[in-house]
Amino acid sequence: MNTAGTRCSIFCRVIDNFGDAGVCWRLAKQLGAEYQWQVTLYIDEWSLLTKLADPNAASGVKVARWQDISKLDKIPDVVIEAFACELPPNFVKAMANTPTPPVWINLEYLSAEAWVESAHLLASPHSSTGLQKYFYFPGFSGKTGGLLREPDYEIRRAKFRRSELLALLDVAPDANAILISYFAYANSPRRRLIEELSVLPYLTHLLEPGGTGAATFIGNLTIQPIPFLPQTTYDELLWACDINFVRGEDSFVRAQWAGKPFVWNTYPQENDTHLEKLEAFMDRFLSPQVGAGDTAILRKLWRAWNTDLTLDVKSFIESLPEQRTRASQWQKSISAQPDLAMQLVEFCDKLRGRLN
Ligand code: TRH
Repeated sequence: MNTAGTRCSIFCRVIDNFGDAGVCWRLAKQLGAEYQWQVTLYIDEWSLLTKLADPNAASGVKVARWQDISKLDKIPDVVIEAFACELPPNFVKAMANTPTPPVWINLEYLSAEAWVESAHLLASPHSSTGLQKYFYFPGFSGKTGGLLREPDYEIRRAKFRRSELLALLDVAPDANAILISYFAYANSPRRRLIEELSVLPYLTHLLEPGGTGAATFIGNLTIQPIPFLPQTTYDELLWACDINFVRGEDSFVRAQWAGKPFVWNTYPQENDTHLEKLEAFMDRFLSPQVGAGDTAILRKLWRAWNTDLTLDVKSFIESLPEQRTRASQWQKSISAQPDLAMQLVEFCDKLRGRLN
C-alpha cells in the first residue's frame, strides 16, 4: 500500500490537559514519517505542543493555528477531526463543494467498553451537507481501530540506557529503591499514597514530572519533582521505573507499551462514566487469557485509586513479580494487533479508492 503524498489535515481543539494535543501530535508524526503523508495539524493551543514535542521528530508535519483554517486554499484528501472538536461551518461547506470531498474521520477517545466495537467505522451523514463522517475508535480488540504505536518503538527501547536517563534527570535512587513515576489527576488520593509509601518497609522513590521544588523525604519515601518531559523522553521514564502511575488516555497507553506494572487514573467524567471505563479495561487486562494469578490486589488498588478509598499499596508492591508478568504478557498481546495509524491509513485508502 503506497499512499505517500496524501494530504491530510488533523484538527484538534484542546479541552484540557495534554492528552488531546498529545494524541494528535503522535498521530501526525507517524502519518508524516512512516506513511509520507503531508500532514497539517491545526490546533488551538500551540503552547502545549512545545511542551510535548521533540524538535527533530516531525518529518512531514506542519503545525498551524486554529484560525489559519480559513486560509486553507485546497481541501485535503483526508480530514481527521479529533474528539468531535467541530470543524468551522465554512470549512465543512468548502469540503462539500469540492468535486471529490475528502475522507472525513472523527477520531474518538479510547475505551475498552464492548459497545466501541459496534460503533467503530460507522458512517454518520453530516446534518446540512450530507457528507459522510466516519467514527474511528481506538481500542484493544481486533474489532476496533487499535492503539498508536510507532514502528521504531522497540528499536528505541533496545538503545535505551537507564543510567543515562537518570543522570540526565539528576535522579540517583538508592540501589534497592523501587522507582515510581507519578502522573495523576489533582483529585487522586495522592496524600493517601504518600502516607502509605512512607511507612512501607521498603525504600521507594517517586518521580513527579512537571513538579517543582526540591526533593522531599518522608520515612522510607523520596519524592522528587522532575521537569515535564518531551513525549519520547517520557517513554524512557516509563521504561526506567518499576511502577508507573498514569492517567487519561495517552500516558495510559504508553504505560501499556512499556510493559511495566502501572496504576491508571481514569479521566473523571460526569455520572461516574469513567468508572465503567475502568471496569471495562480491568476486565480485559485481568482476563485469565492474559495471565494466571491473583488479580484481586490490582483490581482493589485501581478501584481505590479512582474513588479515594484506602489503598493497599503494600500488597501491590509485594506482588510486583506477578504484576510484571501480567504487564509484559498484556504488552505482547496488544503488540500482536495492527497499530492505529496502519489501520487508519488502510481504511482511508479503501474509502478514497471507492470515492475517486
Ligand atoms: O493530560 P491528560 O489528562 O489528557 C487527557 C485530556 O484531559 C483529555 O481531555 C481527556 O479526554 C483525556 O486525557 C482522556 O492525560 P494523557 O492522555 O495521558 O495525556 C498526557 C500527555 O502528556 C501524553 O501525550 C504523554 C504526555 N507527557 C509527556 O510528554 N511528558 C510528561 O512528562 C508527561 C507526564 C506526560
